Amino acid sequence: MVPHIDSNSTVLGFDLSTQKLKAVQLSLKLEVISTAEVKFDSDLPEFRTSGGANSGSGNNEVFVQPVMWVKAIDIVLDRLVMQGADLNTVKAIGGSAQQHGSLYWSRHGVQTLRNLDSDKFLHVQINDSAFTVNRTPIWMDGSTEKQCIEMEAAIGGRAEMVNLTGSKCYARFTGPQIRKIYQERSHAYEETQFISVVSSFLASVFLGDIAPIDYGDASGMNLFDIKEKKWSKQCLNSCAPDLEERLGQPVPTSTLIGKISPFFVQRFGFPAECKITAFTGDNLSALSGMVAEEDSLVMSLGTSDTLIMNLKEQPQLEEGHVLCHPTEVDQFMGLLCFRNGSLVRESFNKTEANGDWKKFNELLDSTPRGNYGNMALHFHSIEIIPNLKGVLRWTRNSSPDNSESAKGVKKFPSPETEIRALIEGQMLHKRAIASDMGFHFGSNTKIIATGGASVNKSILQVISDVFNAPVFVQNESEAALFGAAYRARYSLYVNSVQESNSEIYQDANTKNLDSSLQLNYHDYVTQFIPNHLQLICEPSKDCDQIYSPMLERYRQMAFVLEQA
Ligand code: ADP
Ligand code: XUL
Repeated sequence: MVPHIDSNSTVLGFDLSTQKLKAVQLSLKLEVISTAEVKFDSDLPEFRTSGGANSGSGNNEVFVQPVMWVKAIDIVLDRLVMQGADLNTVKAIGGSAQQHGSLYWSRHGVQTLRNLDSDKFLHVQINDSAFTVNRTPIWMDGSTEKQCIEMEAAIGGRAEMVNLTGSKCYARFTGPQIRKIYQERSHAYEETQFISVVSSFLASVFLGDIAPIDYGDASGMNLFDIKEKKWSKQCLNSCAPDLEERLGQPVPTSTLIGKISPFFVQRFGFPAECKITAFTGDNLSALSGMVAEEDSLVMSLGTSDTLIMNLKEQPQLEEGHVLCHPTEVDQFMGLLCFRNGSLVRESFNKTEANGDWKKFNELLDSTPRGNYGNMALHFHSIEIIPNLKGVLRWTRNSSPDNSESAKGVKKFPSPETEIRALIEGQMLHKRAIASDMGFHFGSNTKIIATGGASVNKSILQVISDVFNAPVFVQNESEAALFGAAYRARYSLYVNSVQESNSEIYQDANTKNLDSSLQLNYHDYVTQFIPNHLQLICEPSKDCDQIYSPMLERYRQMAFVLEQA
């Protein structure tokens, strides 16, 4: 029987981020119907988290008690209902979660998950006994350097790890974390029936069974062959024994993995046919929430700066991350993290503009593009690419050919020169690394800015000029959350095309379509939100002439800093 979908139908998206669990209910036309959130620190104080996490006893150990997340699911659904959300209209659920964290299900936990009692809260059923490890390591944990070295050595070196999995071994990635549990808590590892990442854990609860890990989040584990799209035997062997049976088979991110658990039907009134889409990592979900096109470069200016991009091919860049694309089969997503982002801008704002962003912007705007040849690199803490720390200021006369001249100057003569040199230097740096990763800059390039500093128009103008591309911001700020709901909506559409029951989905585009004419994710989603991007800045006419030579000079400066 084909399920009936009327115009009151909705989809639901979840995002389990570091600090909160958020939910959004959208109509089939992607209008917001209801939202709810649970903040871990303030709503669940009994878990004593700070910023959503707990510090472990060991160096760089950061963990979360999984029951806290379970309790948050109970609460967020209650809050949606309290807002008047009719969960009986929900036809599909999608999800997003912080990447890399790992959860270890006990046999008892798996049994409980499959037999939830709708008279009880989730958290009294999926309690500590559901997990063999009650302190789940999350992405902020940096305690597995030793396991990283061991895993890379075991498969024949770092280059091989990058080639297979899209990333060198990182302490926060799931594989090294699993290896540490196996080594230090072998009994718990033995007792573990399944291992979930945070996204597949959240999906498991809604599914009432262990949900598969999606290709996108699998790419953040140092265990998944991103070209072959299957677990890499070599990597599994370098990590822990009998791991494949604990991980289950990964699936494409767009997969409908099943129907909602009867628990939610009985307790919250979800329809029994409500479908669950594979859940994925938050960065992947953010790319789908931005509905980024091939030519879009997403720049997140949060605590650290991040670039996310679509890639047709896997680049060979040791320090970036390459993940399987969340919505385009056979494409990749490039992810670059920059440590010296907002925190450095903030420190300049303090020293040069008394902590006043308005003043900071006046100074920035009062200097010309190119800054009379004054340029700076500020890696105050160890940068990720290039992997170095240091500061270098060059004037127009500095030169790499002479070692004295290459050292540049200690300070520029004015605060405005300092500020422009900082911002231009940060953006030239990003442009160079994005090109190295394989992003192709051209006349259609668009920058989509997001995160705290994306409210700053003067900074966005510098970005526009340095990248020689218009800068947009999105009306919706929670890209990962909305991406989750958009993917749920798209999966309903694809399902309807495949089952050729288009008319009941009530949108023109599904009518009389055979699957060869199926719209891709971008075209499908943007028809409902045609104006999701707002143009903020356009590049000045002379910017290519100014910044192309400066890009070359940036590379010389980075080289000099590396040699120092
Ligand atoms: P998070 O990574 O925690 O999500 P946000 O996206 O909220 O961070 O961004 C926080 C950063 O935004 C702060 O570090 C701050 O420096 C920066 N920020 C906030 N307002 C401005 C502004 N007007 N101009 C430049 N930067 C800003
Ligand atoms: C990405 C990463 C974080 C987490 C938390 O590699 O570690 O962005 O996904 O949001």
